Amino acid sequence: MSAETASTYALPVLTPAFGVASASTVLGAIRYAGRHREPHDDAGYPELTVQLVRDDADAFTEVWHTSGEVERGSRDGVVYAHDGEHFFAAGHVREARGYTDAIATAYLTALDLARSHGYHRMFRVWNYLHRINGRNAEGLEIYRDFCLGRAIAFDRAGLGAGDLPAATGVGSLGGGIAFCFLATRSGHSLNIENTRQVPAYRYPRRYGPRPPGFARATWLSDSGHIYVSGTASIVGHRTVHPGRVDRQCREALANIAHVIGAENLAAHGLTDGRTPRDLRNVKVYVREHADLAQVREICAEALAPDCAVAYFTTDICRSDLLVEIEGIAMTPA
Ligand code: 3EB
Repeated sequence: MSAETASTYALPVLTPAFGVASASTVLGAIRYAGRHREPHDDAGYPELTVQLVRDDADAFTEVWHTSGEVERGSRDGVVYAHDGEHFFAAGHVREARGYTDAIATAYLTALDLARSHGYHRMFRVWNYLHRINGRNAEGLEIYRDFCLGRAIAFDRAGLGAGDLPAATGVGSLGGGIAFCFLATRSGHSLNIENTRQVPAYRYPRRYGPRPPGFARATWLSDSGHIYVSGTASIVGHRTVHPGRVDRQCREALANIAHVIGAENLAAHGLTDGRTPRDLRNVKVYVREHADLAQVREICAEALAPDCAVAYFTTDICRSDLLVEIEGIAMTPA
């Protein structure tokens, strides 16, 4: 861990399977395992266990550390913790014939928990969907079913365009739909969109009954970090370079470069433009295992040598997307 991460609130540190030094410093954790579990706090902190590796021997845990005093709890299947500044929550909906209502309910439970503890700004969410490109009992793609439920929750919670979180929505290898998020109490924040892309919340109807509710990135004033959403090879609202993983990977990196670049930030009233070399805690989702080596090579060229990168082989929300990349663009030194 660098000195910078050690002194900053709620920065994630990708650690090996048994790398949680002390439960008392953990706000929340996401374990990428060979088998999913319901959200739990067996280790003394909230943990979301997502089925995202094939072999449990490759499991590892992403940990959000805090130096604050942590309070923890659970309600209706949602586990949570907060430290006075940040709130972590993890929820889950079991494998079902349809997800709309259950996702709306689970999201609202988690959002209510955050708000009732004073954390009104959900700034980063991860969603893991088993059979993401499969269909529910009514023939609607499970990703679109999920988007519908999430939109209903956001409507009921009164979340508008400017309040949407940065997000990731990718496939998992089992276990219904799992999600977790981070919210802040006092931190001022700003949503950042990308002029190369139509805002996801304005995607046309052809992509599903309700568009995905997320911002391309969120900036937090306390740390100055930019939380970059899962980013893919989409220009305008269309997938570009279908069937070409190398081009899709470069296009996704170009989208990230643009969203965190000086020009785009200036349009949002922010200074401190960044580049992909400022990214940390990067996660890369690759649809085909056979494409992994190529994606690794392209990402290694674009990212800083000391950037921790986790690669997963899993499905992505549009069947023609082959790769999705997320990370945190740190405040330039
Ligand atoms: C895209 O740009 C790619 O539904 O929460 C990326 C990040 C994507 C988050 C989500 C979807 C989500 O539309 C897909």
